[in-house]
Amino acid sequence: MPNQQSIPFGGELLPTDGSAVLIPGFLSETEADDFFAGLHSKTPWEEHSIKLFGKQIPEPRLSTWHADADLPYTYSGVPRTPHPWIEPLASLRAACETHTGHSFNGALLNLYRTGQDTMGWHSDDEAINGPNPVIASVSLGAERRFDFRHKQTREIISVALPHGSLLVMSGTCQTYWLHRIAKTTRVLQPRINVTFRHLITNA
Ligand SMILES: O=C(O)CCC(=O)C(=O)O
Ligand SMILES: [Mn+2]
Repeated sequence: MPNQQSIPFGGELLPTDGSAVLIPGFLSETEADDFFAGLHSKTPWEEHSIKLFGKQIPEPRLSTWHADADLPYTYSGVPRTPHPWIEPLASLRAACETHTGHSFNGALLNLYRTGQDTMGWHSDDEAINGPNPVIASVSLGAERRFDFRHKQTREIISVALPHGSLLVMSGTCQTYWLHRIAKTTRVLQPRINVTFRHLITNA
């Protein structure tokens, strides 16, 4: 049975092998409400499907990929057509760039319609993310639990991601840790997550 550790507050979440820093009040309540409303209504949400055992299965969430120019991107084997930097996404990107001191040329937006929508265990370690990527992840709307699991020790770190929070994953986080958003019957309201990334073009 792996260790289960709950971290209620912000700061560094990982004990070793990379960094994941949570800033719970990154956006004020009003800013977070406005970003949620703007992104919810203006994003051209898409339902993608993945091939599982030869069958096309719809992903348990809606998503869109936004990027500079013609940056190609494949997520879980699914090629994505990039959408442009619409508002308020462009403003949110600027806020994350100012806070982290890093620039981002792509963003994956996910809409979890209820607690039944999920994202399975994975790490963002595709070559296109480059080595030791900095990923800035903003949470809006319903609070969901986010789990990390160490690939070798299977240690689990769980944290709640509140409305208006920012999670910055960096260093060797993607090399050593998986992460997921698990299914829950307790959440009925939607959540939007935006992960800003800097993709390298010669991957
Ligand atoms: O919804 C989240 O907080 C996680 C999203 C995620 O892991 C991803 O887009 O790669
Ligand atoms: Mn991820």
